[in-house]
Amino acid sequence: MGARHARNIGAYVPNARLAAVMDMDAGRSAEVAASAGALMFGDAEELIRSDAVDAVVIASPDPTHASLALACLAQGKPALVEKPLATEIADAIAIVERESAGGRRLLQVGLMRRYDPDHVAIAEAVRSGVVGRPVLFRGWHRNLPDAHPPTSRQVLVGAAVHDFDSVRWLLGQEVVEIHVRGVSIDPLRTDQWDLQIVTLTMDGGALAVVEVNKDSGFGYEVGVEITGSSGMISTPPLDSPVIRRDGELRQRVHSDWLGRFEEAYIREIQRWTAGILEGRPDGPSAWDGLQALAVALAGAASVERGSPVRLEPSPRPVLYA
Ligand code: ISE
Repeated sequence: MGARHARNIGAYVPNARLAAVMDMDAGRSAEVAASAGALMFGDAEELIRSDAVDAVVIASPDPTHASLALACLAQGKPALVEKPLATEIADAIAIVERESAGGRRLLQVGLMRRYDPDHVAIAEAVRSGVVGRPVLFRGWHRNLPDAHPPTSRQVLVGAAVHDFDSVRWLLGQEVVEIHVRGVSIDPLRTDQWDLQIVTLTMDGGALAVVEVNKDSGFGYEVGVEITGSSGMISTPPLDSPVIRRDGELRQRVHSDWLGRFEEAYIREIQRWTAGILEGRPDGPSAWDGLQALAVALAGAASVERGSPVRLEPSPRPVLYA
């Protein structure tokens, strides 16, 4: 993901320049740094402290996001933190408290669906009232298997956070209860669920059902359908050509998120840098990151207990009003 952000900065963000790179894989780091004439660091915190760096993109392994985000806050440097904001709730709360205490939004979380033209069109239509009051969100999030298959919890925290953010954003309501059920697809991992069906109850009375499949067997697909009191709206079907041949209809699907959300990642980084320069960041905030993580972790508790789990509402700090 870091390499994709680096490419996008070079190709699509005229108001920013890739100044420095750090990766655990020094070869990879050298390749990306050389392509942009950037400095190379062997330590992430050193990079964050460097005077050569004005703003930071954190695209490191999930459990390292929180400490690096805190390091950016300590330096007063804006950061685009890949999702999840943190993997433990206490760390996400600490980030929100630290940023709030500073009185200035410095962090944006990489919940890039908010920049996907299909999702933005749904958000605008729902806000316009064209389908009436939203009552049901139905989402699907299907992946090809990872080389290192994640646990049920890792899927909720590292992948389904996108869906939890979409539900909050598109319905304009907060989650009050979550129930997760699932199925193992890989016969060698019967203790983990590759396909999870998440049911959410929202504080405005709406319901949401999200299918998160990490072993689709056919490709990558993300979509959403919202039922309102006077109609329904859904993301369009695939935009690839439909081929009719040999008694079949065929259409190509994406293999991963880099293809499906190509445009979203470009718009995300363009808007992030523009927001920094204008002094008014407006992308998904640390608060949004905390809320999505809280839902994911309540989901993990639901998996463990085998029953629905309630979420306690927390007061939104003024910085995120
Ligand atoms: C990945 O990390 C992403 O962020 C993708 O958007 C998501 O669809 C995928 O499931 C995650 O593993």
